[in-house]
Amino acid sequence: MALLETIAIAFWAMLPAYVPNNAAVLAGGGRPIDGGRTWGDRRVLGDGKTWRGTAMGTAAGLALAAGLTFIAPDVGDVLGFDVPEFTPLAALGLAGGAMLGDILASFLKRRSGRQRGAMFPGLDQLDFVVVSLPLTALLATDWFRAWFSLEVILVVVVLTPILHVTTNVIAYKLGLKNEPW
Ligand code: CTP
Ligand code: K
Ligand code: MG
Repeated sequence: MALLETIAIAFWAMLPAYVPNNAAVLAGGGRPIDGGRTWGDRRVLGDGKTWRGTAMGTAAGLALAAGLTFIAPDVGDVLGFDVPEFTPLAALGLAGGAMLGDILASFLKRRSGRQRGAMFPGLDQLDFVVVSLPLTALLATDWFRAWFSLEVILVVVVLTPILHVTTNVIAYKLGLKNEPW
């Protein structure tokens, strides 16, 4: 498979996992998931993980997956190779897994003494991949096997931190995010 084709498929297949975090930044606020609870002298998750952000982020990922599925055949015709259509379970694994990974990362950040908003290089850029890919493999095994070859996974691992840093710097400059990570 040509490299450009692999990159295009990796990007397309991961879009429903990329969008939830950004949507949560725009839609977040309200009641924190941990309800303000602490474990020891620290918050369990912190005020940065809210019910509304999580619900809207997941919904945005699911909606995007539906939209991409609708246009996939036409896009495939134009590109000259197939791009994935998302099954409902694949979409749920990608979008829900991305939000879950972000929440687990906040849990680890609080346990390691990092305040809300503190950076955790590596984890910040890949938390959602580490959970969304295994969850999708579990929920939509055949779909995952069909699209996520070893090459596609490698491209995802390289491409994701680059995209993550870029979008977060843009969101920070636009005043949408408090920190550029
Ligand atoms: N957000 C949310 N719910 C989520 C994820 C994010 O409401 N499940 C919103 C919050 O307003 C959050 C913002 O998006 O402050 C930025 O997300 P993120 O960088 O993940 O959170 P931080 O505030 O940096 O907190 P943490 O240190 O726990 O990552
Ligand atoms: K995060
Ligand atoms: Mg943050």
